[in-house]
This record gives sequence, C-alpha cells and structure tokens, in this order.
Amino acid sequence: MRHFLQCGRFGYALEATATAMPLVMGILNVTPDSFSDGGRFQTLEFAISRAEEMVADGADLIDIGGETTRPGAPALPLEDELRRVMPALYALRGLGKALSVDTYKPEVMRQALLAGADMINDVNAFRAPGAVEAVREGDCGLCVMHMQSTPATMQHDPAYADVVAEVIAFLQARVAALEAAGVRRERICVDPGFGFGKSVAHNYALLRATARIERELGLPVLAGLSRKSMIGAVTGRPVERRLAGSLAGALAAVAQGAKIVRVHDVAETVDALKVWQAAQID
Ligand code: 7PM
Repeated sequence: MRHFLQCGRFGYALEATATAMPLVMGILNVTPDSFSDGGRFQTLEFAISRAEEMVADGADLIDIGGETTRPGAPALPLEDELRRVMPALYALRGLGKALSVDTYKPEVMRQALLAGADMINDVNAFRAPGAVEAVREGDCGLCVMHMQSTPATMQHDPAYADVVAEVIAFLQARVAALEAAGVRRERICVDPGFGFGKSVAHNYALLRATARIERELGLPVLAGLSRKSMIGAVTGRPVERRLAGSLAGALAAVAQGAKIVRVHDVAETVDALKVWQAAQID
C-alpha cells in the first residue's frame, strides 16, 4: 500500500514496493545513565553525539524520549521530562532529519511543537485529556500506538479475545478521534505497540498481522520491536544480545508492509534492509 506521511518539515512518499526503503527511526533516550551520570550536561552531550551517529548511519527520524515507559516504571514529573527533552530538541533541530518526541503528556507535546518537533509519538495514543488539542493544529506527524492498560500494570496479565481485531478497533477509534478534531490522515501512522500489554503470543500474532493492520487502517504502520522481550523470548537472549533477533524482526515487519521501523541499532538495521531489498523481485 502506498502512503504519504507528513511530519512537520518533512514529507515522505512511502512506496508499496518491496524494493522501496522504509523509514528508519532511531531511538534516542535522554534519560540520565544511573551508572555514569555526570549530570544534565553530560546526558545532553551524549544524546547529541548519539543522534549524529544515527543520522550518519542512515536514520530518517530521531525519536527523542525523556521518560522510560518500562513496565512498572514510575511516572516522570512534567518538569523533569521537559528538562530532558527540550534541550535535546533545540540542539538537534539543525540535524536535517525529522525529530519525533516520545511523550504522552500534552504539555510536553505543546512545548515540543513550539520548539519545532516534526512528530509526536504517543504510546498512549493521544488519550490524555488535552492531547488531541495539543497536536491538532499544524502539520506534525503523529504516531498512534496501541497499549492495553498502563505501563505500571500492562504486563501483569494481558488478555484479549482476539488481539488483532481489538488492536485494529482501538487504532481505528483513535484515528477517528484525531480526524474528528481536524487532523488530516496524511499526518498519521499507526503502531500495534509490541510489548505494551501483550504476551509473547499476542506480539507475534500482531507481527504476523502487519499487512492486515495496514490494510484495515489504510495508514502506514510503524513497528517497534528492537531488543524487546518478544525477541528475548524466542532467542533466549538477554537484552544486550538481541541485535540479530531484532534485525530479523524488523525485516519480518517490513516484509509485511511496515513503512517505519523504530530501532536502537540504526547502522545494522539499514544494512539488513539494503541487502534484503536488493534480493527482492518487483
Ligand atoms: C523500557 C521498556 C524502555 C520498553 C523503553 C521501552 C515503542 C515506542 C517505546 C514502540 C512506539 C522501547 C520501549 N516502544 N513508541 N516507545 N512504538 N511508537 O523498547 O514500540 O523502546 S519505549
């Protein structure tokens, strides 16, 4: 399926052909490292060099995240999230690639957009009061992700009667809410939310349903499975040894039509995609 996606300063023609390169979104965590924290400045300096490296490695978008949404993690206060995200956003504006901000807080969305963010990536699908209002005007891209429950409780006992149908229905409802507020479809991509309130079986059922999700939503699909527990569950590997499994997962998603892959390992993902695409027929 062919799509156009507007993300602020950038517009992407996303081709249906298997030989077209999907977009690669590099994950940029601006969370202080608890082991070697030299303070806020060191965190920022490290984030800037990581972003530059990801761009050199072929990233199309940089996803800036100030809060870890790890299962069970406590919520980060608004002021702390702003103190992490905003300096990175200002520092990276001249990088020449789209800047996405991973947040569910409407106030972070507003300030990020004023500072020139090209995309808002909300794991909560713009359900927080004021979130839709924060993003409706302008032309930033929006990633609408499915999550069951909340980060604090989502992995306790995820249950669905039909995970694929329920994720599709949820995404359709959230896209309809955005459209009702005046958001053009060209600004929206959707994401099944691997690991967000899902068992391993649920995650793979959704991965296998990538083409169906794209077809039923009629929107580009973003897939984020880099280093996640669904990779660990199949390979038996700890998080620091999930690169090969993550590459296979990214290729599997793209083979089914995912147009954006959200990854930690940009260089390796771009290489894998290039080789895989050189081998495609169309
Ligand atoms: C700890 C556990 C830290 C899990 C971070 C995470 C996605 C996302 C994240 C995704 C979109 C991670 C996650 N995952 N945004 N943000 N899709 N759109 O593994 O799958 O990066 S945070």
